[in-house]
Amino acid sequence: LVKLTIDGVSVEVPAGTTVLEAAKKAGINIPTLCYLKDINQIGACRMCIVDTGARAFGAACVLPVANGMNVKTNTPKIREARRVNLELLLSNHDKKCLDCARNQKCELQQMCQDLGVDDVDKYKGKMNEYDIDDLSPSIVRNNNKCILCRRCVAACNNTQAVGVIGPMGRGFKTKIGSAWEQPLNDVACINCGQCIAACPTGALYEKDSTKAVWDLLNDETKTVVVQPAPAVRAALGEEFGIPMGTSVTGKMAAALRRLGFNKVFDTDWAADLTIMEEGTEFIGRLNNGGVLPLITSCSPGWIKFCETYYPDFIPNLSSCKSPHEMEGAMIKSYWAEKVGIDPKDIKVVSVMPCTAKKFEAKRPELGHNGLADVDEVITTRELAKMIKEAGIDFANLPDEDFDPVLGESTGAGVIFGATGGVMEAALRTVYEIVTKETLDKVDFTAVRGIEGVKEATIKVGDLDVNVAVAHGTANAAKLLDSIRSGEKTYHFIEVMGCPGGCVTGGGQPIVSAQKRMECDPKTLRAAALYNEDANKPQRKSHENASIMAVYKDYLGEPNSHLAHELLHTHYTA
Ligand code: HC0
Ligand code: SF4
Repeated sequence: LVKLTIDGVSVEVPAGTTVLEAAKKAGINIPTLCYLKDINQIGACRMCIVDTGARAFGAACVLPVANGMNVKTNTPKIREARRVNLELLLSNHDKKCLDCARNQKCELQQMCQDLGVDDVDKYKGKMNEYDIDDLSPSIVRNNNKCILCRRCVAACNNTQAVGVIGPMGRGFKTKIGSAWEQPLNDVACINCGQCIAACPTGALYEKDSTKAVWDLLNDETKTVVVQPAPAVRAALGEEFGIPMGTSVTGKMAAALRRLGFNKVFDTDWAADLTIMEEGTEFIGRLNNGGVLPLITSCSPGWIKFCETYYPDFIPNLSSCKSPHEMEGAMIKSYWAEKVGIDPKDIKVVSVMPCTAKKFEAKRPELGHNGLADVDEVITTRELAKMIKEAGIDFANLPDEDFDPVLGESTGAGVIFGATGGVMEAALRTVYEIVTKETLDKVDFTAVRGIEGVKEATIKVGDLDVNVAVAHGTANAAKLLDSIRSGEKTYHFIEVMGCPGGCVTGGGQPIVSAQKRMECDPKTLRAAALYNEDANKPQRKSHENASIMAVYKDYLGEPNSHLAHELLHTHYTA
């Protein structure tokens, strides 16, 4: 252990700890802007400068502790230097906070308030003016609000192994952009939104779909049906001051009803349906010498990554549509028939933790009879905005249930939202179908947790099934490379495009850099889903009575002709 003093407080921390982390331990929050734990640690913005008695101030986020160090984080000189830093940033920032997507959640805004910056025009002068890039179906980039911290660049490059955004130009003309100034839509962006999650300001945000959804809700000629994704319930509460890690399923259903949706269904239902279809596909591939490993296909950022960077694995992708697309297809076929509404008059809105789902919903592969399976996708953040706009007192709502049949799910459907959840749900069902035995211990803990690549061998009857789980596309790339090289062989793989899986998708409530030093949203939000699973009366998809009834009355068998027509698709490079 290393012993040092920070602002008069003595602390002991392991060697290699940074002064920033040591200070946090001593109860001192050193301001940061470019720092993002585990993602961007470059010491560039100079907000976290501290005085160690050395000739120059050091950047605490990259400064390792040393024995006997005496650190001052809060001297008049340091405070003044930080303020000047902020004033200079503001001199080239549009400062239109009122209509900014990040108003009240912006780290720059917060810091100006915390550090008492009271003259925002101190260095008024020439400003860069940039066009807003809003051509992508998922992501909007507004460089007028960019502070060049490079957190988005690190997320795109390192966490996602995509690297389509980076610094260009020099000096005052430096900006973040894509090669040849192309819009994000024209480069190999996978729409994951991890750049948004990393951004401290309003320079990156999702393409707004709330106006379109309000219009649908106001259109009397349409039956508007909503379905929230598994991960939304694990984080929506954060937008209303409810502690991270609390699932708000009942309040969410109540809020959706109060917003005016005609039916409040649940993507978890179709997650159970996906397990029936994908589990059957897996058993079929095993028995009939099909392409293995089978790789899950429910994360649209991952699909785009596979198509773009690993097209040789396209035959490995499951032909299953993602659950919310399956739900949309079933709403516009099975449910439409049941209630006697023309599918043309039904509009399906998905609430997703994901920005790539906006792109996915527009894919021509994902429709039926000339109608898109899903009409609009809003993120968790956009749903929170709509709830606030409607004046709904979310925190005090009663718990309500989803509407019957397409809103009924098991615990297996719920855990889809966390990395490893789809694999665990699939194993629960595949095991029982193959062995015809009851699985007593349904928790497959080997595929839980936040390790980048997880693997396990599961005994299913006579067969040792090798499974792997990757989350975040950089981890997926590592895993696929190990298969390409012949180093590893698996039967079944789950890939989710975002690190942590959907619970930390690019559409989830923003977690500030300071908060990420205190807790890990991946773990806390996943725990909310695993808790919900543990408390469900049914925890296996094939025990979902409404799914079984739909097979009996409508689809026939899993992977039947009709199931293929409605619930499966094919991707090509
Ligand atoms: Fe997910 Fe999904 S689990 S991708 O992360 O499979 O977005 O939550 O809705 O569709 O169910 C996201 C989350 C979903 C889908 C499901 C899958
Ligand atoms: Fe990179 Fe994902 Fe952002 Fe696209 S959405 S720029 S892939 S981080």
